[in-house]
Formats: sequence, structure tokens, C-alpha cells
Amino acid sequence: MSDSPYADLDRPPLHEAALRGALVRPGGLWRDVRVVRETGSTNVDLAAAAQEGAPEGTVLTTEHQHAGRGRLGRAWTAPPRSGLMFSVLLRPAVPVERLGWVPLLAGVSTANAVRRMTAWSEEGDRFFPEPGDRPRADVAVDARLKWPNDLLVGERKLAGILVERIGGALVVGIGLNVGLRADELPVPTATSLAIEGAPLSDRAPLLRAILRELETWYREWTSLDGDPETSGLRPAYKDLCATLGRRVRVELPGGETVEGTAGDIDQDGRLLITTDQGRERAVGAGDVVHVR
Ligand code: BT5
Repeated sequence: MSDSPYADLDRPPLHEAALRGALVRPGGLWRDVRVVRETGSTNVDLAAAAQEGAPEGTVLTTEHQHAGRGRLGRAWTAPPRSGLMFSVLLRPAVPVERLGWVPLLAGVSTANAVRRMTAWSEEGDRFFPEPGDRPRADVAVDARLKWPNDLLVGERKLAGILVERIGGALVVGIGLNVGLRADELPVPTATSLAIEGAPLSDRAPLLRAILRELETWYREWTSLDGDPETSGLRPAYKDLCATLGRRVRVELPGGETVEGTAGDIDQDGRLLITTDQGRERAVGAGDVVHVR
């Protein structure tokens, strides 16, 4: 990465003080926002901070990750400032069996923020809406969730989420491709907002939108003891989920594969699959492939 943060004018840096000023307020969820120039993994750093007692609402974001983590030992790779890479620390006081909803809550929040920030105003004259504008849903980037929480546009991956449990804390890590160009794709199945026709060069408004959406959902869900129904989380997730109704192949963590049709999300956030033998299987973890 060049020494000057302004070397790439299409990719302006994130400003810690401005983000703090916009997000940290008395009584709010976000307690601290840090921007580091470079690190291995924001999830690893925040997990260490969690073990040392960092408070809920700590946010760590970086301009460049050189050992970004995916699920199951996979990697998240992206050039410096080509996207958002950040982690937040949560300590949800809800019954333990409901913690499985956190990755889905993070997915709903990210998808909603992306959809909102990439919509044109109803007058069609501005690229993302000002507060009070009514977005035109027809031209928003149609970001949807592949269960549990990959953010897809069509079948291409725009963002990935990794939630890790550290004692009573959860570290929620989000990687989202923003200005990434076609010649920079880490894998052919990736996409970015720029590639999808929404070239937001400044990532800060998008980060603020995701964190605000996350705060709203998290507050509602925790205040209702993690109830996915009364909080509206399960219906919201189902509305955004591209997996429901699809034929899927799921690779389970133990190596087993389940094939069938994805029908529903149960009360624990698991994917319900009807197999070709007519059996219903509830899947709590695994990799889903949308079969054509
Ligand atoms: C994920 O894992 O999608 C979770 C990614 C979470 C990344 C964030 S960045 C901030 C925080 N700190 C971290 O260290 N991690 C989190 P998974 O479902 O396992 O997907 C990983 C797979 O996605 C890889 O094996 C590649 O195939 C693909 N991939 C890697 N980089 C990508 C990118 N930039 N865009 C799209 N796909 C990518």
C-alpha cells in the first residue's frame, strides 16, 4: 500500500474521528470506533480485546487485512481500501439457544443497509438517498442472503460474515466489496458494488449505515430476549433470503452432504430442507450451494 492515504483518489481513507463523532453517542450501542491502517484480521484483534474485557459496542475497522478470516479456516482477501473490513463486539444477554440468530441478524442489517444506500432517490436525480428521500426499490442493488449470511447479487458474493464466540462475547466480522474492480476479484464468484453499477467511492456512509442498521436490529432483538418472531427478525430474514424455494446441496461440517429443496427457516435460525426421499432435515451449520 502506498504511504499516502490519498494516493488512490477513488478510494479515500476512512477517518476515525469522523466515524466516532457520527456513531458514538450517550446511550448508543457503539462505544468506540477504531480505524487501523493494516492488520492481520480484525476478528482476531477484537477477539483478543474481548478476552481482555473490551466492552460491547467496540468497533474495529481496517484499510487492509493481510490474514482476513473466512469460515472453516478459509480466507477473506481484498486489496487495500477496496471494501469495508470491520468487526464489532457484542455481548448479547439472551438465552443461549437464541445466539444462532446473530449471524442472520448481521446479514439482514448488512443487506438492508446496502439496498438502501444503493437506491436512487425517487426523483432519480441522486445516487444514494438523503435522509427523508424515498428510495426507488427498482434500481437498488438487489443484495440477498444465501443461508446463513453470504450477501449475494445474483449468485455472486458481495459480502461475507464471520461470527465467532469468545466466552460470553460474540465477534461479528463483516467484509464487503465496495470499489473492487473486475481485474481485482479474489475469486471469480465475487462481485462488488462498483461492478454492480453502484460506485460509492466513499465507504464511510455505507459503514455508518450498516452500523446503524445493526444497532437498530440488535436493540430490538435483545430487548425482546432474542425472540426471532416478535422482533420481526425471522420474517425480515425470510424476505431477504435467496435460498428459500431453491434446490440446494449442503455440505455439513462433518463431511456429510444433504440435497433437497430449502423450504423454511425454523425458530432457531436453521435451514429446513426437504430431501428427495421426502424427509425434512434441519441444518444448523454448513455450506449451501444453490443448485441450478
Ligand atoms: C466468509 O467466509 O464469507 C466470512 C468473511 C468474513 C470477512 C470479515 S473481514 C472483517 C473480519 N475480519 C476477518 O478476519 N474476517 C471478517 P466464507 O463463507 O468461508 O467465505 C470465504 C470464501 O469466500 C473464500 O474461500 C473465497 O472463496 C471467497 N472470498 C474470499 N475473499 C472474497 C471477497 N473479497 N469477495 C468475495 N468472495 C471472497
